Amino acid sequence: MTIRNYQVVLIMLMMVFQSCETAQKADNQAAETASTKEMDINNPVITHKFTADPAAIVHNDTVYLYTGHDEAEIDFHFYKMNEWLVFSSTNMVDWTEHPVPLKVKDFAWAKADAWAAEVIEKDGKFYWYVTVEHATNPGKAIGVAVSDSPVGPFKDAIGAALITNDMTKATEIGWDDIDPTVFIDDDGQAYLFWGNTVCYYAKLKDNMVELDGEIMVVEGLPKFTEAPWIHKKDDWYYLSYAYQFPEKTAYAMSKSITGPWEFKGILNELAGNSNTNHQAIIEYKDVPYFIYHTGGIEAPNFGGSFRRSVCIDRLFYNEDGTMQRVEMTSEGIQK
Ligand code: FUB
Repeated sequence: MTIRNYQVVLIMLMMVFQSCETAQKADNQAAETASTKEMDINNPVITHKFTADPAAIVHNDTVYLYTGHDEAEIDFHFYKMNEWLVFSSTNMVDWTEHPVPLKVKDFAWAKADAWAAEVIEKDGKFYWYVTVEHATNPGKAIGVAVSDSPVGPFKDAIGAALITNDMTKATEIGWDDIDPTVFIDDDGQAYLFWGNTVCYYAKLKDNMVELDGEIMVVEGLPKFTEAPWIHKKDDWYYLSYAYQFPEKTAYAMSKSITGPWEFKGILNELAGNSNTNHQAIIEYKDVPYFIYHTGGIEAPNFGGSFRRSVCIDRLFYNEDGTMQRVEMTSEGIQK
């Protein structure tokens, strides 16, 4: 073969190689497009408002998602929260917003801070336990609002706080009476759990608006910060809560709502770009869900610790009843 022939063969080989490389790149791009096309990016679930501290119930085959409303401007570095919001869905992906159902100013005795809250249904009425700053009794307090509908409007059920700072003495801080979670056991007895630094609980009377007996302290919750959430599956009670600060979510299990609680470890890692982590756990159409917030909403919204957004991912149980660590995803729940 002459030198010229060698050159021709070399050029042809290079052309073949280049066209293979181009084809491979196109294949990769197509695969990438296909995989991003397959999955929608569904977290956060609400993007037109900042939403925090989720709580949720299932009623008449519909999920109602209750949240706080983070209203802090980008350069305001604390909570600015004046109202709570409610959204509903029948597929955990498409959420309908309802008119604002409850505001701090609906409680005449409160002055600020629509912090974490939870709703429960009993005998056709919906009771909403909320955290607010008390106007005259210094510190945080817990109030109750009531409605005939899960989307409100709600009104103050008592005309006064259910829990005030002077009722709880396990810590000196003025913000230990926050983050109520309410639970009705199989025998119909309702319980309220709440707290910051210390986790408290008390029985509720049948009318849901009065405590029934002493306020107790829950033992066995290492590094308890706040955000307790009680749920039950099969014969296990679960108490999940915000752990340490910045917050992860941890949980404990018990065979009784009054304990003893056995610590089971971390359930969810630090929430992206938010120093708080606040969970709700529900089962809808036999599928368990973990609902939480992050500060990770993408630009141009600019999320953060005071500009949070609710996200939803699947929750999985092991055979022994323990819960698997949550995988927070951008895709969230798919239709
Ligand atoms: O949203 C205000 C407070 O931040 C809540 O009450 C806590 O649970 C934390 O998320």
